Amino acid sequence: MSLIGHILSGALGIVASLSQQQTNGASKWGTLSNAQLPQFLSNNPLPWGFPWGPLTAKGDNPYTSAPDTGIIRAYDFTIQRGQIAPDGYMKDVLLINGQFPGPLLEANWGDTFIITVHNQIVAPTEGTALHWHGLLQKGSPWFDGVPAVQQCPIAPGTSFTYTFKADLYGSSWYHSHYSAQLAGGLFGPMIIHGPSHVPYDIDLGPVMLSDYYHTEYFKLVEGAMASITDANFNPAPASDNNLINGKMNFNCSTVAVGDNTSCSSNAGISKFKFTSGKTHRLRLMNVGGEGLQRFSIDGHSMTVIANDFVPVKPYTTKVVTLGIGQRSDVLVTANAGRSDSAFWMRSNISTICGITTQPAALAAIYYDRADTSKSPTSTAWDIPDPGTCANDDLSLTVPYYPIAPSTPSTTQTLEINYHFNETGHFLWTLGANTFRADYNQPILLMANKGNFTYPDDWNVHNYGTNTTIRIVVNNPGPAAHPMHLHGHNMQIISEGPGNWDGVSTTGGNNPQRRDVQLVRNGGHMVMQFNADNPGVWPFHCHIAWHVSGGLYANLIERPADIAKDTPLPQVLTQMCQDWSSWSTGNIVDQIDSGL
Ligand SMILES: *[C@@H]1O[C@H](CO)[C@@H](O)[C@H](O)[C@H]1NC(C)=O
Ligand SMILES: *[C@@H]1O[C@H](CO)[C@@H](O)[C@H](O)[C@H]1NC(C)=O
Ligand SMILES: *[C@@H]1O[C@H](CO)[C@@H](O)[C@H](O)[C@H]1NC(C)=O
Ligand SMILES: *[C@@H]1O[C@H](CO)[C@@H](O)[C@H](O)[C@H]1NC(C)=O
Ligand SMILES: *[C@@H]1O[C@H](CO)[C@@H](O)[C@H](O)[C@H]1NC(C)=O
Ligand SMILES: *[C@@H]1O[C@H](CO)[C@@H](O)[C@H](O)[C@H]1NC(C)=O
Ligand SMILES: [Cu+2]
Repeated sequence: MSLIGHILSGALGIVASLSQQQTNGASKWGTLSNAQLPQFLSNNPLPWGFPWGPLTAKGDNPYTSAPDTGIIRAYDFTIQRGQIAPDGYMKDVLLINGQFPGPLLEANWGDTFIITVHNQIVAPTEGTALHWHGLLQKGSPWFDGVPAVQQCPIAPGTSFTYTFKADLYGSSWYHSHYSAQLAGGLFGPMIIHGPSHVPYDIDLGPVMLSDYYHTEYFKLVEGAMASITDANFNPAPASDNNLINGKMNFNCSTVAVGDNTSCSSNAGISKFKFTSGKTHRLRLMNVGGEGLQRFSIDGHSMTVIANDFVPVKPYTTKVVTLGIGQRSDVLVTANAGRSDSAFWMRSNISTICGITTQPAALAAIYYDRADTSKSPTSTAWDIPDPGTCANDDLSLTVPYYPIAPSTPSTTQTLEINYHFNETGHFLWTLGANTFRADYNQPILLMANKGNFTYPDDWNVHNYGTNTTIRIVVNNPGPAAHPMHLHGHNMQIISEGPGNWDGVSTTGGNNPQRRDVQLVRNGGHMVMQFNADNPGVWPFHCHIAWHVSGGLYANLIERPADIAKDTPLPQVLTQMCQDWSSWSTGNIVDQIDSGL
């Protein structure tokens, strides 16, 4: 019988063989004792309840009406190396406050996050930087968290404090943007409470889906960036497992276990509690390195109420598809059985669109009086993978707050392609350039000083005073790419097979908006955004190995306003001095694009 067969039959993993500390360090994710949301109200109560007052998801433009609550949400993150066994296989990881996945960031819409990050990564040392995925950072482009673009890396042994507003609401995550550290464990959930447009009873919080690699992330980057003539050349490594909230079992008999590691076949899976008859909100997020996730719950359908930070007109589905970086908020009513029922939660990595040796993640859902020491016995929905590597059709995903697309003042076509350079390295291109970062010269900081002249391999596109920028992405190659834009929700006006025909659009006066959109293999997307946020904004594929290989561009929005309006906070100058002196005395082993 297969690993999944053994778990399903109850022979494996319901009673875990490892402690939570052994699998996930100080993290409580995946355990029944992890509290529901919101979690902060008890230690920092708001005197007047929910601070967005009369603002609603229907009537108030989320991009212009964020309140200013004056409330500070302060967090302190220490990043260190550690050894844990999330699926039973002991390995070196990067931990935040000793936790994998990282701690919850939680705020109300309009609060201010103040997050101090201590880089304690040693043996070997590495820089780091954290990105707060999906937030606009309007007026605070310096705190978007991308090294070489908006900041220098945080030097080993130093600290940096990010200050930014919770300017949108919904479900998201934060992650390292330094090389592929996110695939080494540096991520966690970020939840911002705001107006609700569909009622529900219980907020079950984040459901983080992540492909998982037993090889340490730096070795994987070495393989991806090796020459084709090297034995370890591997631009598309296979993941070894698939985790829900950082947990899953693994069959240790399938690997040779070396001297320096250990493996336990029964590590334990994540468990969730459902209350009979109640409607639960699950905040699904694909926080992995490469794999496209197909999420389902046996016996239950799901109502999608938001994609990324964008509330949508509710629609019902049995499977939610998420590319890397994407989120969907779904409502699930516990009405599929008696109060002692239990059901499997499943997430499958598409083996057509991704590369893995173990695609199936399982977690258990227990109704009120179910025995949590027993396996569910439910049957999976039989919904074959369509293999299109695409998101739900644009006609399904209609933003709840409508915004009509403006007529673009410029249209640019960026093709995704790949090639081997003269030394046999496999590289991606976005609009004909392969990106490579210079950690010592953050582009935004140079722009602020009036320098807009950069080397070609920084792949900078300066849109000047354009008011609406349309970008056509054509992807003739064999891989799908989850394309992410920082600083905006993109309006997606077309997505589908083939190159764009230059005419067809979907969504009319209210096209889908989100911050990551899957561009299928052999397909295209057309996105646009209004230039209402001066800054240098990354636009890139969110697959770790692809961005390492250069599938990345920088978009400069309203350069004149970057140079004059926004004074550079002193902390950024200090951080670049710290990085400069550290990198003078230490070798920075930048083998990939840097991001
Ligand atoms: C684990 O893998 C071994 C070797 O492939 C196989 O013989 C065994 O049945 C598997 N065990 C489980 C529990 O899946
Ligand atoms: C095991 O760890 C030791 C000490 O860190 C190291 O010297 C050795 O090369 C490692 N062996 C393997 C097989 O990784
Ligand atoms: C997920 O994979 C399982 C096999 O492990 C299969 O039974 C199920 O139908 C799949 N679900 C979806 C939604 O693809
Ligand atoms: C090819 O790309 C690799 C990885 O960026 C780089 O190290 C190497 O110098 C490049 N070769 C040439 C000839 O430019
Ligand atoms: C702008 O920066 C580039 C890259 O560092 C440099 O080569 C150039 O001399 C600078 N230009 C000015 C006007 O300072
Ligand atoms: C608009 O953007 C294009 C690049 O797509 C640029 O060439 C042009 O100069 C910009 N126009 C203005 C008015 O800034
Ligand atoms: Cu990609």
